[in-house]
Amino acid sequence: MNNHKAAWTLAAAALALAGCGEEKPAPKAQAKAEAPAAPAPAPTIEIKIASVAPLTVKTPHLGKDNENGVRLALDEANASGIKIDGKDAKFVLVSEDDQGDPKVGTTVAQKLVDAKVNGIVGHLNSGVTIPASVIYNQAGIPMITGSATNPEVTERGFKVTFRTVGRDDQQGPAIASYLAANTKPKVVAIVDDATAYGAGIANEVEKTLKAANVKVLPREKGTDSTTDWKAILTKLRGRKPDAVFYGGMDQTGGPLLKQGRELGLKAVFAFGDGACTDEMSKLAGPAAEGLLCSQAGIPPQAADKKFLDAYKKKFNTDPILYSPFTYDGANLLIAAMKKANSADPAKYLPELQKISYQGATGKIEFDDKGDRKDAEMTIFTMKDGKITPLAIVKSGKTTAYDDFVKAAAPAAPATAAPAAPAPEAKKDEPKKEEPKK
Ligand code: ABU
Repeated sequence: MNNHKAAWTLAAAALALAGCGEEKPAPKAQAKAEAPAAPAPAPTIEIKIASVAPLTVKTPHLGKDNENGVRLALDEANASGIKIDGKDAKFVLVSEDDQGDPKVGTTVAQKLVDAKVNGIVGHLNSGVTIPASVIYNQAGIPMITGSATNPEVTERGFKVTFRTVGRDDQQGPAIASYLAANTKPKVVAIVDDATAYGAGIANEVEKTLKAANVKVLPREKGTDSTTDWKAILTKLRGRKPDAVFYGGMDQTGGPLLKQGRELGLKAVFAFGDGACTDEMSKLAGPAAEGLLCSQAGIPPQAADKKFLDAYKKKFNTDPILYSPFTYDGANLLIAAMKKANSADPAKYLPELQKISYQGATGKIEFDDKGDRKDAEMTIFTMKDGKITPLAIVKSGKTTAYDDFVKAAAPAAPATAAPAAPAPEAKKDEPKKEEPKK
């Protein structure tokens, strides 16, 4: 091996051995260069950001959507030439499949801690996020979920736990109030998938309906893998509910809705965010029309146009559900690192806690629990095979979606549903929404 080759081999070995978030020394210039020595490249720092979601089972389409948001944010950051502590930052995506399973989730969480990732975006499911966050908290690594909505995620006093979406004690009352005010049910059946998310949002819906003097039938339960709901639905048919609320995800909610209609249930079906996707029309076909559902944030199509265009260009598809919120999650980690001038979790965590950031989903600030301040909730209906926004609920006020769009101009979203009744809206007091980026 000649001197030239040996020098570069040693430099490459040094780069390979460097740890995550650590400085990677620039290769030394050759001592006996024949040509004038080129300036040594700037030192680099490799920063690992994890995306964790189910990628192979249960809801892989949503897991991929979450991962895409993170991937786009990191690619953009790498293209923009960010310097941290005087070094060229190279952001590396570490994507893990937690299979939507709490046990797998904790194993994966420990793997990410051992790999010394600098920050985590995930997990997708509340039931996985809750146990996994114990491990991140012990390791002191910040974690931002863009989709887990169970209140417990941020209720345990962990300083490292954040979310860019709202909580189910906001979402449950929002969809239940809308259902009660607009369809005036006398009797409602509630079914859940026995997960932290599904049972949790179902409990919130039940509390709100009971407070509105709506009769709620005894709870029916499946699992996050149930696709045959006929026994439960046959029992419910005999009780003639005016509405059925389901707490669960779209891959189980689709069959529930389809089989409900096949068995002749005439009830209004209303679902939470996990089953508030266009996927419902693929799974349930025409039976999905008229579904009422909610998401714990602005609709994906109301996100910043620059984000939407970049997402479409990169992935050749539109965001499904929470990729704008995982994109913001990754960008929040990066913004806090820039402010701290460090990728060390202990150093950038204080910046993340006090950040004020204009993201693709609007202005983001966290309260002292790590929850997004003033998160929006959106109510949708399924129309012509697409979930179509009807209204936005924010700080207890409901705004017709068309009015929200006007207030948020110039970042005008694609389409709104025909004017929807929004009984709680105070039309004489138009709600000011955060301007889009
Ligand atoms: N928010 C619905 C899906 C994710 C979860 O909270 O489990």
